[in-house]
Amino acid sequence: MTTTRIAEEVADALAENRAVVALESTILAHGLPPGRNREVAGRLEAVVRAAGAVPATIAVLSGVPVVGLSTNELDRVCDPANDLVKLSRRDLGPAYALGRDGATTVASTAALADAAGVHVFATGGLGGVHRGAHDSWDVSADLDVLATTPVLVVCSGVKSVLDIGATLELLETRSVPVLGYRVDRFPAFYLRESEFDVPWRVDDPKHVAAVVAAHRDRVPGRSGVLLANPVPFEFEMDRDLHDRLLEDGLELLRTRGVHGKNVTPVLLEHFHGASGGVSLDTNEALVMSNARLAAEVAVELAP
Ligand code: PSU
Ligand code: MN
Repeated sequence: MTTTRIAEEVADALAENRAVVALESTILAHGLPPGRNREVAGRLEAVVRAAGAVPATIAVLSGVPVVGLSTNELDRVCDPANDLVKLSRRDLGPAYALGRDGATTVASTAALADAAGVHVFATGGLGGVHRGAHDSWDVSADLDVLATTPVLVVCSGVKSVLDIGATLELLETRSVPVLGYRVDRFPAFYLRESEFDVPWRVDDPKHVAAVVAAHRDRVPGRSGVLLANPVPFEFEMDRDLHDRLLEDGLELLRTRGVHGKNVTPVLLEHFHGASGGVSLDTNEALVMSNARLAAEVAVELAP
């Protein structure tokens, strides 16, 4: 049987009801280029610690789910030579049975975090409803997991390569509260604002924690909460550059016939390459900001 391996530091924190923040590994293995990914992995853990919480980066190694990767294990996840599989929640069983190494998406990370007793999770962008989903049916499992898993996911909205309006509609249908952190508009990852309003605005970690506690303790059901934290002002991408990269990226997907789980990694790589690294700085800044905020909320939630 595959039992989850929880790092000692994480297990101790959970036993003492101290703050823990889950971090995903797909952003490391498939979202950021080699080298940079390892630096970001280390910085994310450091920023969580500095805010008073314990980081738990999650992945599957040799078929075993690990909650709280060691430094060697972070090296392993970030080394492209290891060719990690992108694992959504449905891929966990096959990866366990076949003894594979894999990077976990928001969907699988949230599921594993919840099972381990970690209920706050920071990432970059949430998966969502893709443009043209009425034909392709490409809707990220991230949304389904948020609808059924009591975790707080802190992200910078969803990328504008997705259908943001449809994503927000689906989150409403599935009873997932969406909070904007110090913003009235839902953020679009590289950009601070999309054209869509957030249903609720919160302005400090205490209030986020209060919403999470009320939702968890007093609202029937098991849905999670989404906290949308826009990229810091100074790292927001220029809108014209963004629009150009997006148009070219969508065209690239069409001409290369990219679909399914490869869409997100291919688009991210296009942005990083075609922007001369500008999008990488944006990506790193937003995920760092989300990790810090997640840690602040986790500290507020700890008794
Ligand atoms: N958004 C990003 N970078 C990423 C991802 C999303 O800006 O690396 C990853 C996350 O792990 C997310 C996954 O859960 O992509 C969504 O993939 P899909 O759309 O195939 O479900
Ligand atoms: Mn998909």
